[in-house]
This record gives sequence, structure tokens and C-alpha cells, in this order.
Amino acid sequence: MLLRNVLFLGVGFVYFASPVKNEDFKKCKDSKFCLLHRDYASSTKSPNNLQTNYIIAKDSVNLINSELSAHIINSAQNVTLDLKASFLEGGLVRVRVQELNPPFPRFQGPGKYSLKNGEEGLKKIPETKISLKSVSSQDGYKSHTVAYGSNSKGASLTLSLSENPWSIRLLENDTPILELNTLGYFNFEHLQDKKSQPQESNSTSPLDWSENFKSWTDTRPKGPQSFGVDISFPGSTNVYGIPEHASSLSLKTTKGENRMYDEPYRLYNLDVFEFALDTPMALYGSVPVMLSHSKDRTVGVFYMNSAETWVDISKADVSKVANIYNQILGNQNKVATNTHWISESGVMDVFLMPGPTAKDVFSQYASLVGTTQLPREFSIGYHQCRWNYLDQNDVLSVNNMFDVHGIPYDVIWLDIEHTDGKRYFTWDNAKFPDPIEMQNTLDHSGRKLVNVLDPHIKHDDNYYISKQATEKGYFVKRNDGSDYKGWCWPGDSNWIDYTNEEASEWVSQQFSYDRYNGSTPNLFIWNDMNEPSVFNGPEITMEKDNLHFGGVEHRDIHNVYGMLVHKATSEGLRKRDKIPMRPFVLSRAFFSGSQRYGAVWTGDNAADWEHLASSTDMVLTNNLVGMHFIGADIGGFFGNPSPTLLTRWYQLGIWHPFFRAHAHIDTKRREPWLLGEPYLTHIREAIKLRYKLLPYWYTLFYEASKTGIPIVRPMWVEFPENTSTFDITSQFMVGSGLIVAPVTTEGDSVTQVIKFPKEQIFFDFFTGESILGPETKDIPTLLREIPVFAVGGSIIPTRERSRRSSHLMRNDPYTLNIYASSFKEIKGTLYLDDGNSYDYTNGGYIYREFVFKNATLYSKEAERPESEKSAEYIAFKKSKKNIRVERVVVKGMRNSFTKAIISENGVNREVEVTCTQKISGVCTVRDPGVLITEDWSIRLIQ
Ligand code: NBV
Repeated sequence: MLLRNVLFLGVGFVYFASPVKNEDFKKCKDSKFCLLHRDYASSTKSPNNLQTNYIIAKDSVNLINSELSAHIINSAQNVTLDLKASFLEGGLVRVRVQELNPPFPRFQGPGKYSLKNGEEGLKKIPETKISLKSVSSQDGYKSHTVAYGSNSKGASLTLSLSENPWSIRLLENDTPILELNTLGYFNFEHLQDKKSQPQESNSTSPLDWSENFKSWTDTRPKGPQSFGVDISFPGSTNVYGIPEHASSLSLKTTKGENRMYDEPYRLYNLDVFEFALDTPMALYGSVPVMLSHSKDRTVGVFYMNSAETWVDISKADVSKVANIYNQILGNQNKVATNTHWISESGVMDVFLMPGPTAKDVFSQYASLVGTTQLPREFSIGYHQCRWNYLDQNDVLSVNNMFDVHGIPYDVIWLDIEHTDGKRYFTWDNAKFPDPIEMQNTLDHSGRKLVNVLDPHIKHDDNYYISKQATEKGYFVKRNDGSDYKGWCWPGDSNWIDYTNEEASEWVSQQFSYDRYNGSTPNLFIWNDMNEPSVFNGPEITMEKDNLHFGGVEHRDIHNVYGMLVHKATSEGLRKRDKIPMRPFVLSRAFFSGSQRYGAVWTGDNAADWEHLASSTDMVLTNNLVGMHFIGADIGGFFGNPSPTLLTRWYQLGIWHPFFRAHAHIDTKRREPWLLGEPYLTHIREAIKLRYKLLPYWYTLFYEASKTGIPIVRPMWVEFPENTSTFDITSQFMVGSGLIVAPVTTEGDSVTQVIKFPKEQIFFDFFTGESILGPETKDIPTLLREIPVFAVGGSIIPTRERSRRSSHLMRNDPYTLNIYASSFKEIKGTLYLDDGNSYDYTNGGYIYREFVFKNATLYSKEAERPESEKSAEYIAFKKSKKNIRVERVVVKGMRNSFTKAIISENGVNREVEVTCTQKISGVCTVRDPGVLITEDWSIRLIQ
């Protein structure tokens, strides 16, 4: 495809922008297995009269070792499948189905890569806490109920297995909350011995061994091996997740009369040039996690499969269905969202996450795949990127211009042109004669460098990486055993097989300072094109019948390949220092678990208002499924944004977790100062606001790394009962304290309609004006900022002094901003550590909790394990012992106060307080002289 869009002219090239080439990418009909299962689903009858071939074998159900096991018989094909349901700590249930006796092994799924501690790390509930009860029904079949615990609200959790047809229901008390195969869509293509099959060369039956797409033939040597299953969310009207798609936060229907898309959502990591919006087409990353939220509860599923997967979504009004099960249980659910998951290979492996709150689901998922790596502090600052900063002088002059214009930033980035002919780990020495000197200069102003490093390796015997990897046999293989060769930026290229642990380790070693010439501790990495993108491959990626280590086909691991690139890079950076330091690596491709390795971004967007709006849907969707450290290219990658668009993009971008401006090589330069006034001032103020709030952001990152809670959140995560916000992205939450409403239309003056969803006070972040919810209000907005509101009851720490970079703020004093509330407890937290090392894992951090009640602000140590009150803790606390709180600002005070009594170490002092009743009572305690590391209280006196 890129062949059509790129014309290479010597070393340079010219782009002909054109919209996405839909024909380059498969539709469901082009993946035979997708069509097969969609057809199968439409051939099954209504839920109370199912026609399926899959029933539980008589007397095959057992509960052994906290695992319910059963055999599923496919009566039509005389095949026995093995079903296993295991009960895990946190209330999760894992359901796995595969052949009992396959003729050859099936790929066992990506657990090894995706689960934080591998398959062995999953913790089962002790058997003593689980009980099985089986009841026979008139037709001779049984139903089995496993009681295995209770949820965070004390409701009982049970799993029920029906035999004919087999189906599983997860129940909270007696209400079904998640269901598998209750629609009877389960269908499993068992592995077959090729020799025993008729060889029909021109048959179009789905049992064909090979499959063609455009000019490519997938030989499918293992034959058909797909499966499909329905997963239903009773009582749910909204489902979310399964990134990455340029689609809405609340997922759209793909089946049924009023369906919004004709195609299922597709999960298959792909480099889609100029991707379109509002489509279920696959994009660069895949996270097969879906959440459902209703007023009553939040639940989720993690469908652990790394092969090509399609997901259909439909909405059902189950009250109209005389569902036997509903009758028996008197099920009150009036609606349901039904989904149908279809995968090309691997095993059916579904983790059911029972909630019942959104926060429970986040931690249940985190217990499987882990949480966001606590980032280097600099990496949550502002990143300045473009394809390309031309040379060393260009880099240093851009660096200097930030200072000239008083704009803070932390990182400047180099794209593929910095290399010697796209040979990664090298430099174009003419353009970058002294990269070390360049990095040191950046370091002097507290700034870093990021270099791009793609997974394709130029095929060139004179390039040490290519030569060594060839000799060591580290490349992905063609199915004849030769090294797979494809075409990418450097021309003929090979791809490292990151599933080979030795190869992955070898790549990691290439980041050591003695091997990566011109690298310093100030250099970090960006992995692009790791879907992997192959210009002359099917769908711009690698052939599915390529082979990885141990003979694993690419089809099985396609969606984890990018994560393994990210992992090797991240480990390389971690290990390059004698005392390991936290890495920073940005990746384009991702899968469940990638959050452990660094940040991701939403890929090659465009400089238009629709892409600006869509970025929030994509960022929120990813945040719901654990991919927290994400952002979109500020300004839009393709095309030239108008100054207003670029200003609005910065104003939104500061509220996305990863904050980077980036642009295509053919676009006009757009560093903020090139826009002139008033845009420059507005952009500068936006970036400075991000920096002021870095203490709040870093605390959110810490909390995400501990609990899995998203950093940015759809409104419903914080206000779970207000149904009117379940599908909106016109406003969203940053942490629990701030509501942000992006402006996504042209014009200097616009009106935003904002929902204040609950009986609560909300504060205009800029004017301090208070609004009593629940309320929907028109908010007039000028170009200078986008609407932001603080939620009453929050305490938000800031650092108000403007510096050149985050590093230079590290010893600055704090301001504590209290947003009063008579509706709930007023609370906030602050986390700080050295921002770089792993000392925090041994207690080298400060975590404070602030509580404001009865006009008194209390600062105390937030809960921490005894083991973390360590030598590292004491040393770190000491190193920060001079950091003061320089100001306490209380908003929303009805009374006026004249002074405050400060109590610290048993000693009381008095300081002055100034209050103004303009707008909504603001009282300020200037320089209370208290230390951030210590316990104290500040009592306001009238
Ligand atoms: O390396 C060049 C670009 C990069 O700037 C962009 O961010 C990536 O998403 N890269 C894609 C390859 C070419 C895109 C047309």
C-alpha cells in the first residue's frame, strides 16, 4: 500500500496523501473463519430453542483443584472438547476450551507474554472455599452450580454450568451478570490431520487448507482451527473497550436491525495508512478486554487470544424473550448486550471479571496482566517531536527556542532520518556529528532525547545488527525455514523474532552504552512499525504462515509481536545502567500487558477537528482497559492544522496522559512560536498548566500503577449512576478531581454544554465560580482555554513556579488547592519519589494524604506497608526535607477567616489568612511554613 503512497526519490521521498485504502484490509468475508462463525450464529435459533451441536458429556463434570472441568461433545463431528473453569482470587473465573486429544498441539495462547507472572502466577481460590452442587432436570441433563465467594459489596458469586447446550452463567446473588454460550454461538473447528482430508484445489468451502487475499496465499499448513463464542452482558446497555479502533467510547452495534456498523470490530494489529474515523477496522494495537457498565454494576471480560479476532455486538431486549433461564430465576434484566467473539486460532480462554464496581474490574484485570509501569517523571511532561528534526543544530536551536519563548518541555524526538540509512542503533554522522555532545547540552537544561527504533532490520552484511542476527538465526522464518524477508523503510529487511527469548535478550543488550554508539543515559526509545508493518506483506503486515521460535506460526502470536518489541526495548534501557533505571519507551503496537513496558500513542492521525474529537474516545477506551499511558499526536500527524485547531489540540493534549506534538515530514513546521499571537500565548499557558499539575498527574500515575485505576476516566467511572453520561466524551475526568471538556469545533468563541452529574459543588478551574449539580449548563468558551472544572471534595496539589523542564521543578514548593464540599469528604493525595530509579519499590517515596474537615487541613502519611518504612524511605524523606507547602488555597468557603493555627510537632503557630468573597469564597494561607514530608494541621479561624 505504501508503495502507492510513497514515491522514493533517491534518499528522499514524496507523499501523495490519499484516504485509507479500504481494499488493502480484510473484511469479515475475506477471513473465511469470520464468515463461518457469523453464519453459524445466524443459523442457531432463539435462546429458548437453541440448535447447537455442543453438549456436556454425561457425568464428565468434576471440581478438582479449584477447577471445574467437563467434556463438551460435538455430536456432529464426534469430537470431545475439554472445558475448564478455574476460580481465581479477586472473584475472577477463567474459562478455557480446547480439544481433549488434538492430532497435534494447539497454540496455548499468549498467557506467557500477557499475564504479569505468566500462567504459573495466577492465584486460585483455595478449594475449601469452593463448593459444587449439581441438580438433575427432567430431560436427564444436569445443571451445576459452583459457589466460590463474594464480591466487594458482600454479594455472593456463583458460576452455573448447564449441560444441553453447554452454557455458563456468572451470577451475583441470583442475578446473571455474565454469560457464555447462552445464545449457542459456540463453534469450534477442531484440528485435523491434513492427510486425511480430500484435496479440493478450487473448493471455496471454509475447510480449504489455504486462503487467498489479493495476491497473497496463506498456506495454513495446520488447516482450519478457529472458534467462536457468544458472551452476553445481561442488564447492560453500554459496552466499552476492545481497542484499538477509531470508534466511539460506547461501542456500536454490528448486528441486528438498527446496527450501526455492518462489519464486526476487528482485533489485528495493523499499520493503516491515513486511518478513517468511526469504523470498526483494526488499528495498530489490540486489547481484547470489554467492560459493561449499567447503573447496577460494572463487569468485564478478558478474552486472552493473540490471533486475528472479530467481535460482533448487538443489543437485545431480553424481556421479550421467554428465556427459560429468566423464568426460573425471575431474572429482572430487561436489556442485554450480546457479543460474539471469533478467533482464527489458539484456545478459547476467557477471564470473567465480576466487578461489581468499575474500580473492582480495573483491579481484577490488573491482577492478571499487571499495571502501568510507573513512568520516569520527565515522561509525563511535554514531548516535542516531528518527522524529522533535521540535524544537531536544528535540535539545539529548537531546544533554545523553548527557552526564548518561556515554554517548558522535557523531551525532543528524532525520527527515522537520524539514522545511517534506516539502520537502527546508528547515526547519520553528517547530520549528527556529535550526538553525545547534543544529549549533554539537552541535559544541561534538564531535557532528554528520544530516538526511533523500528523492528525491521536492514538486510545488509555490512550492518553489524543484520550480520549478527543472521548468523545467530534470530530472524522470523519463512515456512521453508529461510529468513523471512520483506520490504520496509530501509528496503529489504528482516524482522527479529522476539518470541525467541535469546534473540529478545540480545536486542536488549544492544542498548548498552558501549554497543549503542552515541547513546547516553539521557537517550530514550520509540518503537514504531511494530505491528509489524511490512510494506509488501498482506494487509501491510507479515504473512501468517511465517514461523517463530519453536515452530509457532505468526498467526498465533500476531497481536503480541509489538508488545514483545516494546518489552525487549524496555528491558534493554532498564539494564543499561549498573543500577537499573526506569525506562521510557513509546510503542505503536500493543496488547494486554504492554502497559508494563511503557507508553503508546494512537498512531498516524490527521490534522482535522474530527481526529481531535476522536482522540478522546480512543484515549478513554484504552484507559478503561489498562493502557493508561496514551496520547494522540498533538496537531494531527498528516496535514497542516489551522492555528485554532492546533491551539485547541494543545489545550486538550495537556489532559491526555501522554503529551506529545508530532507531525509528518511533509507538513509545515509548527513549533508553538511559529503560530504567532494570540496562539503562542494560549499554547504556552496550556503547556504551563500541564507542568503546574505534574504533582497531580504523577500521583495519578502512581495510583494507576498500584491499583489499575485509569488516569483519565469516562464520567461514569466517577459518577456511575448518571445514565446520561454513559456514552459521552464531550467531557471526561482526569483522576477523580477534574472534569475537562475539549473544544472540537473551529471558532474563537464557542458554547460547550457541560453536565454536572450529581448533587455536588463543581468549580470552574479558571475563575473559581461554583456550580451546584445536578445541572446541565451552557458554558461560553473563548480561545484562551477549554472548560475545566474541579469536583468539590477534591484536594489538588500543584507546583506554581514556571521552569524549563520537570526536572528543574523537583525541589519546588507545593500549593494545595482545596475544593470545598458539603456533600462529601474533602480529600486528596500526593505522591513523590526521585522520578528516575526503582528506589520507590523499596519504600523510597513519600505518599501523603490530605483531609480537610471542620475548616482544618490535615496532612498525614497515606497508608503504606510496614516493609516500605525502610532505609530508602528514610533517605528519600531526608532528601526532600526542605520542600515546603508555599500556599493553601481553599475554594468554596462561605465564611471568612482571618488567621490560621498551624500545629506541627506539637507546636502551634499563627499565620495570616486572606479571604475574598468575590465569585465563590476563596481563602488563601500564604506560606504556612509547613513541610511536605511531615504531619501537620492548619486550622482556619474566623
Ligand atoms: O517514522 C516515520 C513515521 C512516524 O513519524 C510516525 O509517527 C509513525 O506512526 N512512521 C509512522 C512511518 C511512516 C508513516 C507514514
